[in-house]
Amino acid sequence: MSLRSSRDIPSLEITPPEIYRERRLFMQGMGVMVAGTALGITSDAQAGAKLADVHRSPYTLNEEKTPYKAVTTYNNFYEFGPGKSDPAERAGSLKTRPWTVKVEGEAGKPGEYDIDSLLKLAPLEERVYRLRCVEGWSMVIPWIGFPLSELIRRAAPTSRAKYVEFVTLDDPGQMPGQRSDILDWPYVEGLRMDEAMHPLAILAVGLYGEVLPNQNGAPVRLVVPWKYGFKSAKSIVRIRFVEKQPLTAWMRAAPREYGFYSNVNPHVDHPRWSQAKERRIGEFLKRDTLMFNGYGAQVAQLYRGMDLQTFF
Ligand SMILES: Nc1nc2c(c(=O)[nH]1)N[C@H]1C(S)=C(S)[C@@H](COP(=O)(O)O)O[C@H]1N2
Ligand SMILES: [Mo]
Repeated sequence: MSLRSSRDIPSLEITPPEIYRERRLFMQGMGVMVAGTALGITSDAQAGAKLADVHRSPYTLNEEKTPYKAVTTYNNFYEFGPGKSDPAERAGSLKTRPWTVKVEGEAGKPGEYDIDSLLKLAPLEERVYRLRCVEGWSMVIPWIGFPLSELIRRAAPTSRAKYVEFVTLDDPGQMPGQRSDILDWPYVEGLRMDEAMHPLAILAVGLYGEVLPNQNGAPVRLVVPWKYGFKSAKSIVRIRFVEKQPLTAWMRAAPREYGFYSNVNPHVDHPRWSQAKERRIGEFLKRDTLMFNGYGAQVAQLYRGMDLQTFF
């Protein structure tokens, strides 16, 4: 199959680097002026608190955003139930402080990051990304986070590290949906190392200028915009560098329906439905789904020479 080129990204407007640098310098100046609150986060880092000193990223879309209300009430987070409104209604029981993310496996510098130190690991950026759910709907969300590569570099993965595994909290006391066996808990996802290092892959800690609401995967979740939404694991407690391709929760549940790669691809249908079109939440008419969710110019080279029907 052929990968189309820049036609796939009609509205991914990358700010030229010069302008970005200027803006960054400007923002850094602002940061000094408001030094008291410029530590990336206000005193109470609970959901809804404003995030301070957030830089604009060149990797941002100039596309109409899905309203905050829809982004925070129409969710998939099976740890709180299978219904779209379950996460917003039930995720109040998730305790996001204290929270530790373990970084382990094939790494020269493994470690544990307290969530508040993770928030200061790298400058926070706002990135407006498309999110395409495998179910056939999509949203445009202004995430706040930093490139996953920043954390990976600090962990110094060994030459045996070929993949990265992401694991969500496993605690049925806080996550009532884990009392049902709809998935084999905890939720596990994975990326190939070069995918994980790609500048578009981020760890998100906020959205719409605020600390991440629990239902969106607080306190830290993955966002991989060229893959179906389920790759973007929420409420992460473990990041592990491994030699073998991780067995993800969805592959374990339905191996013929969910592959490891799960790149958004309008030419490879789900066994039970077409992936050619999608409904943007809030819109009436369906849109054509774009190859790699519209990020083909940035990511197609990761898959050069691979048969994307086989590696779905
Ligand atoms: N731990 C965990 N992460 C998850 C899920 C989940 O059920 N559990 N659902 C995924 C799916 S199917 C999608 S579409 C996105 C939805 O993210 P959002 O609710 O923030 O829009 O989260 C993904 N991450
Ligand atoms: Mo999804």
